[in-house]
Amino acid sequence: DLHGFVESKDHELIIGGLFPFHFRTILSNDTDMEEPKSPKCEGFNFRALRWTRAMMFAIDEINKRQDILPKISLGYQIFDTCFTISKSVEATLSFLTGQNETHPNFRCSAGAPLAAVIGAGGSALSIATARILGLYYFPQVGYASSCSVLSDKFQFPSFLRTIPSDVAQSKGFADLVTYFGWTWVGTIAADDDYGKYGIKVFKEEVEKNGVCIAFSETIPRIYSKEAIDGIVKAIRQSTANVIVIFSSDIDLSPLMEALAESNVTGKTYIASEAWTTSALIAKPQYFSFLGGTIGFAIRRAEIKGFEEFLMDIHPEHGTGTDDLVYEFWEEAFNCTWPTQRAAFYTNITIEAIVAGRKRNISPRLCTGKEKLSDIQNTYKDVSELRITYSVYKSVYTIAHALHDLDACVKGRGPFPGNECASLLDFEPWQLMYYLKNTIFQVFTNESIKFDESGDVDGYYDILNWQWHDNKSLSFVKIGHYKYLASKSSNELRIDNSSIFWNTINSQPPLSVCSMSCIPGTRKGIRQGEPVCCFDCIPCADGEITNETDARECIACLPDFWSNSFKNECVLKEVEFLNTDEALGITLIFLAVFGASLVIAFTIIYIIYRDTALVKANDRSLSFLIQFSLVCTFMTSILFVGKPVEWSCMARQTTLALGFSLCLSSVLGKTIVLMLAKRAAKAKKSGKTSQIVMKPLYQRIVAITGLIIEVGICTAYLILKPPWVYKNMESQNIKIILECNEGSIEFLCSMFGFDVFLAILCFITAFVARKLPDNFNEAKFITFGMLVFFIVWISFVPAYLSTRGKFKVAVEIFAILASSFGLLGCIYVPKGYIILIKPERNTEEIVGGKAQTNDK
Ligand code: TCR
Repeated sequence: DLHGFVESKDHELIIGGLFPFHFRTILSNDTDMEEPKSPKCEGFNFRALRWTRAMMFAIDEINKRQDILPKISLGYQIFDTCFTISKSVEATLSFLTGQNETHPNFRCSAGAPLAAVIGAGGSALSIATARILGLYYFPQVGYASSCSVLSDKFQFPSFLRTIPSDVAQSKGFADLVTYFGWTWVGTIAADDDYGKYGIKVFKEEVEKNGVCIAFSETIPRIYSKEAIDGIVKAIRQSTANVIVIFSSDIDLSPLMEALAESNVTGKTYIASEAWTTSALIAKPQYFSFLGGTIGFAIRRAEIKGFEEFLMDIHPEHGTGTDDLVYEFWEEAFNCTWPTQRAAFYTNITIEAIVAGRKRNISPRLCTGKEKLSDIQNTYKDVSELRITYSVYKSVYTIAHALHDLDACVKGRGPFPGNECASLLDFEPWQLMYYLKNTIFQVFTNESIKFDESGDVDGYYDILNWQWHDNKSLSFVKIGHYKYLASKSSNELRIDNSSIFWNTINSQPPLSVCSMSCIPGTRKGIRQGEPVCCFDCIPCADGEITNETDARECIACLPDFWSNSFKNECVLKEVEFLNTDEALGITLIFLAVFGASLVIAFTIIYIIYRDTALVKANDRSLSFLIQFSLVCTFMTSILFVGKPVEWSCMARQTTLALGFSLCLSSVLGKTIVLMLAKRAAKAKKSGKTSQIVMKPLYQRIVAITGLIIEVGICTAYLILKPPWVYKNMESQNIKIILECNEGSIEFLCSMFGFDVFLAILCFITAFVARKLPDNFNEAKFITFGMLVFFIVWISFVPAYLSTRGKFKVAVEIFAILASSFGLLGCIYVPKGYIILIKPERNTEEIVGGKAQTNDK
């Protein structure tokens, strides 16, 4: 019951062939009661017949050639595998046993010794047959079995192939997917070794590049509507727009039919070699959703004379016994052979024959006059000779190996004892040796050689499905892919401009789960979802990302801060009270104004030096006070502008020194006043006392105060001087340039001394406030000290609650306010008398003999 071709007459060596002439076996309803029979097959495969014819063509060619195997002629024996494992195994056993014998006896299978077997199409079939043939180390050359496991020489020691391993194709797919930036792809695999291993390798490769698999579906081996509908649903619902399908055309066609019905569009399919150029799938009615498909295809060739050879087929010519040619004719022309069939199956009616093989028969009878040239048929389509070419190469591989075996020089052979093998009586393993080592060139100049796993180099054309003249589908080559397993080098070339995309805008489809994250954001994983699905989370302040799809934000360096887009670190703004801003200018102006006021008073003092009021004061003490006030006014300028080391060191100390000079001088004054009051009291009560302070003592008080303060300041500057400090903590986006005071203790003792002086001043002035002399000088000083205290007490909370440059401004304000306060209370009343009320500027009044009019 094995269909096949035999042509062995007068041939010395036979090559076996296994081809899937049918798509499937018919499920038989055999029971256990009868002897099991080999199942029948259905679904005629025109493509496989073309492959078979390529084998015959190649054998013919070799037989005619004088340069290869001139001495013998080759024959063939070909079996139908029906695309099923059981049939393939059955055929393999037939090869080995030769007819019905149970012991392998491959010498006499078809009347002549069998040299090697070509085939068995699909990988699953080749794996099954190779396991059996491997037992005997019997050479097998695959023409379409590309599954990666077949490279394992431990399991399949005698298997070679002329089609590249799928590892190359899967890697190519992975490169292609990465090339177009698709990170979210669906996969569909046929439920056989080809599909499963192909997708497995693809997944492994693609996951290295960070691509995620949206869904993985398997096409059931036996047709099931629910399963197919499930796949269609998965495709429709998935957001993945790119789908990789690893399947043979035969397995894939039910899915394509279902897809056509369901109107799923907008997806781009990546086709594996087995269906890229298949007429079974590339039907015009599928174009709406399959257009733009990108597929890999093995090398193509134009085989000269092959088309004529194909056309030369007729049931009544040739060998005559070829069952399949009848069937071909019937299928191609949709008719039924009457007579020959009846003759073939004696005693059986035509109807019975037809019913046994086909469900629906054509009522039209074949005449034998039908012309192949009149019809369109996959069989005679020679535009895409790829697997066909592979078959052709397989035959040549065996022929070359046999030729090499024959060319062995006696005594210099490769086998033990330098033996040679004889062409007509060799062991399978001996041919295997030559097969593995054969290197030759076919007419296309392609040179064929096998690596240690029995594979050839990976080369694929990349084809794109396009509409041709709006009426037919065409496969346009858009690039190629090369993969050399030995060097593990790969090369993907694609001409983007020639690709047709079946998308709305004719642009490459986008197939991502989440859009990529722009700079300034980072990927945030979603719990429980693949890594390709993420959210874009903006970076926190002070952190940036400057590339797309960053996983983490990077913190800016200390001096830098993120910009508003969070994609760049920008230098932090440096903040200090600058001389060119309004606040700074105002403060400087006030300081200068205060200092000039003081100088104005000094000038007035000089001009009116002979008046009673001026004379009443110790002149040098007055100048000291005026000088110290100028100092305090001017130190406030030191607080404005960019802090540098010397200004930091100078500002607090000069301020403290200025105040201490001023206060100790005032203290000198108030002590005199206090003593004068005592003297006045004593006078009243009749006592005479001579406590009159000489001007010298006043100066000593002033100088002592100053010297103590100088001592503290020097120690401060030497031991723990202030320094310039970049304050980055208090504000993120700014660096505050400020002076760090170095030592709080020193600072406190420095100003504490000032405060001490001020308190002394206040007390002494307060005691002397009622003394009716010197124009209430003591009273004014008391008042001035109060101002001084109020200013500095309110300064503390104000200072502590401001930040940045305003902190400095607050301090300057306090300095200016207290200086103005002192200036106002000590000098303005005097100036008033000197300039506006000169009549009061007399000895008597100044000397305190007159009653003061204010209370
Ligand atoms: N390898 C597939 C079978 C196969 C095929 C084809 C079947 C290939 N190319 C073309 C029909 C038509 C590639 C396998 O199973 O290894």
